[in-house]
Amino acid sequence: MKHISTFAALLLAFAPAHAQNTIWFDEPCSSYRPVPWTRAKAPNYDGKTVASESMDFNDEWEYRSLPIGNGSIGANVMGSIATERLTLNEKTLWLGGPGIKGGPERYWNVNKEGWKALESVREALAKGDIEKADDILGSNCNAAADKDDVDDSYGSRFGHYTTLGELSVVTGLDENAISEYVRRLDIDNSIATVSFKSEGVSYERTYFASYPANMIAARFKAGKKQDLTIAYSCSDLAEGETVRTSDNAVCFRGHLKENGEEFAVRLKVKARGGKVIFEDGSLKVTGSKCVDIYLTADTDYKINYDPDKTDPKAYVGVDPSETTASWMASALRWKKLLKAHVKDYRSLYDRVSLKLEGPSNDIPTDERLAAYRNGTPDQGLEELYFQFGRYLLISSSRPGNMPANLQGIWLQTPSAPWGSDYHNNINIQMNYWPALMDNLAECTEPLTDYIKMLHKPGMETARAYWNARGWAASISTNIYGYAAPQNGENVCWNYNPVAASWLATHLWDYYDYTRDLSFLKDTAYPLIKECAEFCEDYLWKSPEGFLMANPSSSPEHGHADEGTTFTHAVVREILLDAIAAAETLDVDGESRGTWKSMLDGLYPYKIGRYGQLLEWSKDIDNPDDHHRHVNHLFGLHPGRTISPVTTPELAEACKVVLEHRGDESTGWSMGWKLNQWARLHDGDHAYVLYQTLLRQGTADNLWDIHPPFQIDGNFGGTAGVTEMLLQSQDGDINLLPSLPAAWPEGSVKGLRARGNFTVDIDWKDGRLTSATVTSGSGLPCTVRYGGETRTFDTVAGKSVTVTF
Ligand code: FUC
Repeated sequence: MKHISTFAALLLAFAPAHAQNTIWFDEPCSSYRPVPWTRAKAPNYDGKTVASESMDFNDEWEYRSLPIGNGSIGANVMGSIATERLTLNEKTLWLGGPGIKGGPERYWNVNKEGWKALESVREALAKGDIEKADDILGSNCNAAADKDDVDDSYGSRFGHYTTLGELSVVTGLDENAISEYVRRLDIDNSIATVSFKSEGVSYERTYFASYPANMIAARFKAGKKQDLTIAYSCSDLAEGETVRTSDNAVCFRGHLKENGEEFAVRLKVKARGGKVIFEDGSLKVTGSKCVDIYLTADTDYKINYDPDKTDPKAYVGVDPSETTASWMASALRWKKLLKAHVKDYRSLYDRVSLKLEGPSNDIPTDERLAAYRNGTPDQGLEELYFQFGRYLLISSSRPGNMPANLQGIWLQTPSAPWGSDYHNNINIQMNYWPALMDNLAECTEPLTDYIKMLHKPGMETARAYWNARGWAASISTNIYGYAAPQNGENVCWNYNPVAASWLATHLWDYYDYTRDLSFLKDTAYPLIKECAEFCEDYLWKSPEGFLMANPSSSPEHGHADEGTTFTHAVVREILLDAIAAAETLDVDGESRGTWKSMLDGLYPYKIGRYGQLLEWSKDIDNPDDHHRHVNHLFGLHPGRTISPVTTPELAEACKVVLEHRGDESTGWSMGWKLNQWARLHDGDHAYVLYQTLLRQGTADNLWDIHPPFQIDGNFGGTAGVTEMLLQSQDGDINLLPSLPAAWPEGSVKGLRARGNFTVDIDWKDGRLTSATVTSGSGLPCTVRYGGETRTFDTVAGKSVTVTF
């Protein structure tokens, strides 16, 4: 893709032989599962059925494969014996978009003048006729056309993410005659390995995905000469041809049948001491003890911030044949490529370390998780899961490509649950919760680019559905600037006026953590300001004089309402961001005044009859409702308008909601509640959620399970652990705000706090022993521990150690 290689052969001290954080199995996956596109397609996932029971789905892939990736290309190592299979992905391989049959006119022609119906929805709501309000809103504020068009021959307008296919390596080994098998993902170094013995001969495979080289590399080593057949195959949604490009290299040039998106997969094989020939579309190796496979891939996709709505190729701008050829040509040899990969990866990963004193169980991860489910304490597993979220983010979100989608970058099937798209009512946001606080700011760049891409189409969404200035988006977006709602008539998921505003809060967060003023001025503020302007036009003044989000919904839950708590909370947050940004830049004094008075006039948080924070504008909450969404607690987390320190009564009301909702739920929901309990400063309950996420929402390879696999819960889990150890949303740096009794001793180094500070914390016997704050900004700093605070000046680049 658009990933620019600035590759340099940098030498480094190589990684330690025994990495601490590993996910491993002692059994191979089967070689004999058919590729998914030879079987039935995945049906729509309805949120209740476990996908594995009904869809074309490989539970081995989902539960036992090892993911590697560099943000653009990803692969899963199955580690099978007779035929090794690497499932492949490139993050911009997507169906849909203006290249579909019917062209850009058909693609873009989805907006309705929904705003014209808003008055009658408000009237119906005022009369208490919720059914009527739902009907009018649902049928007028949806899209004019189906995003899928499954009944005609045009193909999907919205499209979906799809697999890049598979690489198979036929080894000729007997699946049933192996011993000492280990398949391991070393997340401290981002290297996967497979080793085993067959008939007394040792076999060793190594895999990694290099960001600097945009390359997946695999080495097959054996104690005797091997014959291997190496072949790439695309899925049935694509077609193309493999051609030989040199003695030992091939290129597959293909395209997706429905929208013509072009892609290329290039392979080169080096067989030490052996021979490579090209036969029947495969590279056949004979007589080599060490075979290196280099694979790179790209699509013709190019991000477009201002698409020409008549151009079928508005998002085309790369020749994947050329980009892959240049990457392949500049690729270093194995040893240097590997060193440069580890150096690149560790330059991000090594910034944060976590040590939780306690037992650590070094058995295969599936057995380890089973033991943990049965109550065996394993602080090592808890550390591993935390770092795995950082590994997954580094592997699925690097500058130059799209953000991490619902499955990060990893998808085995042609179609995907929810299209593996970008869901804007929790999922994509959750993917990025750990990025800034866990010292991976660079990984947010794809999210920023993505938000920028939605802006122009989003302006039309704002006009069409709210007659508003600014910009808006809806529940799901794709890589082709789709910002409209979908055509479903269910308002609870399809009517979400503040999806864009929520996304834009991430831009303020980036500034707040980094204090990068030019980012604030050139990138963040213009987009935040337009969200605030959208709110100005969208909010409605009630007869009592309150500004209300009328109509609005509570994501995926309930009916249309005169002002849901979630929507108001996001409005509050984006207005606060807009005011802070404008003040920092010293611009737009008049708008600041407007936004401040909007904040004063906004319908307030309300506490209901059970002591709960209301979800809707009226006290209709059901204490037995265990719905997975907890969006009405947005102000507590990820927002900053509710906290036990600044608004203790509201925090108490959030606690009641969390108690009503219960702990057990889908993966991401447990991940979110973990963060919310941490924000309530209840470390023991946060820990219960962390354990429940690991026990009930986690596959054997530690992927989050909704079910099915959905990566957001991994990121929610990592963010939640961080929130237990450090918080900075209330204007100070709160040390160990939610330390559970289960972690009496430990240390964390390298966490980031708002204000551009880096923080190391040590604790013992459940109490802080010391904290070191390194200032990046030179700003004054206030550190909190329990009820006490210390305020001190800082110097950029210098550290201060505090004790309490
Ligand atoms: C939201 C959630 C679902 C699922 C989907 C991808 O709509 O409510 O549970 O995670 O996103």
